[in-house]
Amino acid sequence: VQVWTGVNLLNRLLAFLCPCLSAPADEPSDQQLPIPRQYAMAIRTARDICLKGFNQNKTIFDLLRKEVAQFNSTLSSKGNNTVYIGQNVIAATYKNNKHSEFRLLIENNGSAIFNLTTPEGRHNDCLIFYTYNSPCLEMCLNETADKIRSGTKKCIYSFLHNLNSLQGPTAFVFTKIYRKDVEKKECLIKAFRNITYTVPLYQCDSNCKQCEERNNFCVPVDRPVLI
Ligand SMILES: *[C@@H]1O[C@H](CO)[C@@H](O)[C@H](O)[C@H]1NC(C)=O
Ligand SMILES: *[C@@H]1O[C@H](CO)[C@@H](O)[C@H](O)[C@H]1NC(C)=O
Ligand SMILES: *[C@@H]1O[C@H](CO)[C@@H](O)[C@H](O)[C@H]1NC(C)=O
Ligand SMILES: *[C@@H]1O[C@H](CO)[C@@H](O)[C@H](O)[C@H]1NC(C)=O
Ligand SMILES: *[C@@H]1O[C@H](CO)[C@@H](O)[C@H](O)[C@H]1NC(C)=O
Ligand SMILES: *[C@@H]1O[C@H](CO)[C@@H](O)[C@H](O)[C@H]1NC(C)=O
Ligand SMILES: CC(=O)N[C@H]1CO[C@H](CO)[C@@H](O)[C@@H]1O
Repeated sequence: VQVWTGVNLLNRLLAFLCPCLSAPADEPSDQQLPIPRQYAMAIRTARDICLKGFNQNKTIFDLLRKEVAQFNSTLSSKGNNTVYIGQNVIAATYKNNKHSEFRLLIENNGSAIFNLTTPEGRHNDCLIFYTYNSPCLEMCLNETADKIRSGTKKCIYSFLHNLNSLQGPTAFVFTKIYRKDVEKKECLIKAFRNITYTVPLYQCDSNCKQCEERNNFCVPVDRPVLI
């Protein structure tokens, strides 16, 4: 699996994919807005599009935009939180206690992500998994909780390798650190590091940065003050 290099490009991609959807995660949900605050999305596209950008090919750009718009419009009917399955995009919001990452990667035996990755003939495609908020530490990044509880797994770690089932570049991207987790810095660093063992992790807020050792896995760490 190749390492994703088009970081700035990725940000452009997200700027395109998200404007209709992104909203501050930490604001109370607003009845006027049909769009839920948290969603996850996975995008499959040609390797060159990921590496070089959409400028190369308007057809593919329009195709992705169309699918994102379809997902967006399904949300406008109140209470519709069906998982969206397109040709190149899958997307979901949360449903009760089922988080959007769970719904794309784990629910129904991973049928959503398998649907996106199984169509053959484009083995080199790249796959971008995007979630507005970072996966929650309490369930989505908690193996212990899965071991204690019987039944469906909710921790995404052992499902992340499915993002690598194509041969093109992959990325796991989030915009905001989930508001309930911002104070749990040590936990976040460990969890984010563990994600990077399987798939490159990025935070794309106003800019994209790769979450790895050099920048402390995207977790702002309090530095000792030099006197
Ligand atoms: C754009 O992509 C489509 C689908 O892969 C392909 O048929 C077309 O030739 C491409 N156009 C350009 C200008 O590369
Ligand atoms: C997304 O859906 C909302 C509500 O239906 C609509 O107002 C908005 O224009 C849509 N955005 C896009 C980009 O389709
Ligand atoms: C609900 O969403 C699904 C998938 O996104 C879509 O197929 C369906 O048409 C939507 N239903 C309504 C009533 O909008
Ligand atoms: C779940 O998916 C795996 C891998 O595709 C498959 O081997 C298994 O039979 C599936 N299980 C069920 C219950 O569908
Ligand atoms: C992980 O799950 C265990 C068991 O439910 C719980 O005690 C622990 O607090 C959870 N960790 C986090 C970071 O939420
Ligand atoms: C890290 O993730 C891998 C799967 O990629 C999992 O097997 C392992 O148990 C995880 N480790 C921790 C400490 O969560
Ligand atoms: C959950 C889901 O929508 N699964 C679909 C995956 O794709 C096949 C066709 O390739 C459909 O038949 C499934 O319904």
